[in-house]
Amino acid sequence: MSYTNEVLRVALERNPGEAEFSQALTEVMEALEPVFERHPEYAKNKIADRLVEPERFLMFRVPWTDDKGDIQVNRGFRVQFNSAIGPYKGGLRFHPSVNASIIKFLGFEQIFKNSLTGLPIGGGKGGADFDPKGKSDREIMSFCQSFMTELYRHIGPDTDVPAGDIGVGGREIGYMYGQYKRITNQCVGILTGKDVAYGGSLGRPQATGYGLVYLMDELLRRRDDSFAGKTVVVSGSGNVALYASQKVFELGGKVVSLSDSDGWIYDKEGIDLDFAMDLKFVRRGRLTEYKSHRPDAEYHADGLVWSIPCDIALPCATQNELLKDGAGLLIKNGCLAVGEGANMPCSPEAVELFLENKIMYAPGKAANAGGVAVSALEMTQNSMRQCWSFSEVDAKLQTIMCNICDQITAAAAEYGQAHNLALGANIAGFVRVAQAMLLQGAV
Ligand code: NDP
Ligand code: 2IT
Repeated sequence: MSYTNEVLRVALERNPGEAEFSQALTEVMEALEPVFERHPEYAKNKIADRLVEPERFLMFRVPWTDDKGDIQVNRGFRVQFNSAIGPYKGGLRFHPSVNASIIKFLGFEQIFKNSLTGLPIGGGKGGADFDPKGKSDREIMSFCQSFMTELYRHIGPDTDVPAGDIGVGGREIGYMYGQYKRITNQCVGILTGKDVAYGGSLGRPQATGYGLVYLMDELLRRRDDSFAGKTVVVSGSGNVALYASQKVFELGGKVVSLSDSDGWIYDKEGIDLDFAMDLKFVRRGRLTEYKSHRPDAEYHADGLVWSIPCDIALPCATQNELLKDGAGLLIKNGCLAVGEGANMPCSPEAVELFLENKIMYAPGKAANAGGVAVSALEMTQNSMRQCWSFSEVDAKLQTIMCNICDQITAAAAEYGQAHNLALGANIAGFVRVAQAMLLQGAV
């Protein structure tokens, strides 16, 4: 058995019942096998053994009071996975499905994603099994304050800098930042995704979605193609989905779908994005409302958004939302490219189908790295006590996404599978971390 297979076998045994973490471990360890064959110094220094084990895993009680005056108790998490190249960095997810497996898979992916940005940020992730849906602002604030009352002792501007993810946006970041400040009496960049009113970066809300489209646009450009005239299917209807859609429209493509956990909409004429943004960001409503606004659009509570004929698919909701059947439908309908705005939205079987059918497939750890990249730019601005303009940040984001494109295509080609950008992303992300780990000795 190869070294990486043996490490994977032990890691899977050590994390029983953790389906998502096991899936992420398997993908990465299998991709890295040829790298370890070429670089015996990595195995000699047990780089893989160290990589699969988080530096620290925190789990804590989050008690808070609801509007009825009842005490509720949730479970909070933070995984500080790898700090070889910088302070732990990664989002916080508030969703009822959150558990150790999901936090560890996200934290593990984050190591390689953050490395690809070229910026000095290590991998971390956190969250809680708290469901923000249907909660009042006061309840959200109560929860966020309690969450930060434990988390604050584990984070810091040079230690660990959380941000948003599913269920955590500007409102939640604000409440958590306020609580940190109140406890520590410090105005420092301990969270990113802050409002510009108190140290946030212009362009951070847009960065993940825009970055995704910049990367896909660059890949298309290298094939003398572009978004112009393309029909694009987007899943999700949150931060990533809506800003990705905005950039697609700007580049001349047409987004015809959005989804949430209840269903999906198909608007052949192109989604009315102003309406969707107001619905989701301001009114926090559900997509069922879209149909009363646009009666000709379709709303489906069942079936797959991937059954809509399209040129490009951008899964931007959650993990394992695009399985083999969805991939089969996309391919049958002539889809030419898939870019992952979400983390691990495509199952391994779906990815295999894309690769077999020569679909241009951009994996999440490369394609959605724009968000964390601009988070790192927010950290820089906070340290310098500066505020950069939107266009300055956006220009840097474009450069970073082009660099990621270069790195993943070069690594894929170097390892003899030019078409396999998943392989390229895993390898290119890993090499920098491995090098940093070697240089720092047995830590
Ligand atoms: P939001 O909370 O803003 O939006 C999430 C969207 O996904 C909602 O439409 C939500 O629908 C849907 N969704 C969430 N969970 C499920 C589920 N279990 N089944 C079906 N639909 C679901 O989150 P973001 O847009 O920030 O995040 C979306 C994805 O992008 C996640 O995978 C996240 O990890 C990833 N990502 C986010 C980044 C960021 O900067 N925000 C950066 C990089 C990646 P509903 O309202 O019904 O729950
Ligand atoms: O998955 C991700 O990269 C994020 N949720 C963003 C992390 C960040 O620190 O901005």
